[in-house]
Amino acid sequence: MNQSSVPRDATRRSPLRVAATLIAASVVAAGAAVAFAADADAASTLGASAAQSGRYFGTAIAAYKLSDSVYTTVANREFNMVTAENEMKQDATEPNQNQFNFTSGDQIATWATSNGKRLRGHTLAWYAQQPGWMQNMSGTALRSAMVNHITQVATHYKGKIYAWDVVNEAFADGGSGARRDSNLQRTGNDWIEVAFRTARAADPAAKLCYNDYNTDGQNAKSNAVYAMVQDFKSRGVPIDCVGFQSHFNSNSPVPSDYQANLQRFANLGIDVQITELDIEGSGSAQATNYSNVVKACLAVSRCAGITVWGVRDTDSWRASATPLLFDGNGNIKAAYTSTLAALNGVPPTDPPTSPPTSGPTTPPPTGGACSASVTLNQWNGGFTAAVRVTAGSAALNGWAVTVTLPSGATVTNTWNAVAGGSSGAVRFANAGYNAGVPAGGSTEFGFQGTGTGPSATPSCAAS
Ligand code: G2I
Repeated sequence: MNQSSVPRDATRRSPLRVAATLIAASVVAAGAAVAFAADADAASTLGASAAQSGRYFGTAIAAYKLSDSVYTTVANREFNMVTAENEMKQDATEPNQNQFNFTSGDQIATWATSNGKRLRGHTLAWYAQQPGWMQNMSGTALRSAMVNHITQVATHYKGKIYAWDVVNEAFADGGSGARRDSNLQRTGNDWIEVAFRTARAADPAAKLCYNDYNTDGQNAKSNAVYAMVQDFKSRGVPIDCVGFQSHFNSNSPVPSDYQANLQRFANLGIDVQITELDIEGSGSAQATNYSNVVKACLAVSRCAGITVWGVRDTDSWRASATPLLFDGNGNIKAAYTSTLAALNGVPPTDPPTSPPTSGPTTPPPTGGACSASVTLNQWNGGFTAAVRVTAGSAALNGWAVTVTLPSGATVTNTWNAVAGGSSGAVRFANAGYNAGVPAGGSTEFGFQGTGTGPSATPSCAAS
């Protein structure tokens, strides 16, 4: 699917919202209930409000904090995407060469799954946080070790990851636009594309992202990343998204061209994601910065979602700068209120599109309860299917899609839905977090299988 196939009318209003506006207009004279009516479809948590436009709102999670009930209560209530802050990095997952340790990464994955959250994987290949044995390696031995690391880690988490930061921070700061020097870079300039191809082979269903900082506005570094993505797209190197870390402070403020920069990357035919947001400061200045970041993402249809880099200020890697949305006691800050308002203030837009695959484009909403379309990525012996569920003229509070598989095909894993079988006519019901779809809006789930993927249009029903 290319971007031009995505309806882009950001001002389109759902019937519910139009109705709310009409109600508001009709009671203006009475002077009462206007605020209530105008907020009729506002959601009260970050995750739910982002979900109104098919986006997510996530947080970095540290495994050792999962025993802190204030932390887990806030994290569980507010967020619907989770990134492991350190637990899936190279030093954590492969402390000794070819001896993998997934204990703390799995704690986060299990917490995410059991609480209905999606998971971002961070990160498969990075110059930093390498285990000692890897730091001491070079050349072909290091290249092989990197490929093995990516294969083992991505295979371990296969089917559980929404998106991987495959490669992190591979470009130099400053005006050179050059690659950052590192032992990985010295194995050859193609190390990044090898990393992406390796990740795709290990987990074909995960979106594959390049992730970096100081690329949030247009500058020499982001231009270099842009050129790399353009090159990858032209040569068929698998890349689905770019992560913009967005660590902001007074020396590195939210750039004035933030939205334009997100948009130019999206125009390359990839998703953009805000992956590690934190903004130093306090009070209304911080609140305004947060809402500006949210508005920029909402204005870019392929901005898939936002992740903040920690729950409370005290959980931050730079805690003294109080850069997050909750104070140390888990109370909301002004920045939380402005973030939530920004997420609720924009009418629902169509959700971001799926990874580059071949197949039919999304049909327009119909008058029925819902419709579904499949975008198939078929290879010899297997496939992934991305299924777009589009609500008709009424909002959905639950849905089920039945996909008929050709004989011999078997579903091996499913994301964002619950499969009722694995062969023949398979019914996929919504997950807990994506039951609600606004009128005319859509959501996406996917599954992977062996054999030949479905060719017929699936049926969709409200449930
Ligand atoms: O530096 C902020 C982020 C920049 N982008 C990539 C992210 O992966 C990075 O995250 C931070 C974590 O938030 C920190 O928690 O990465 C740091 C390491 O590069 C993390 O710090 C490390 C400490 O340096 C270690 O001493 C400590 O053992 O956290 C480890 C686990 O607490």
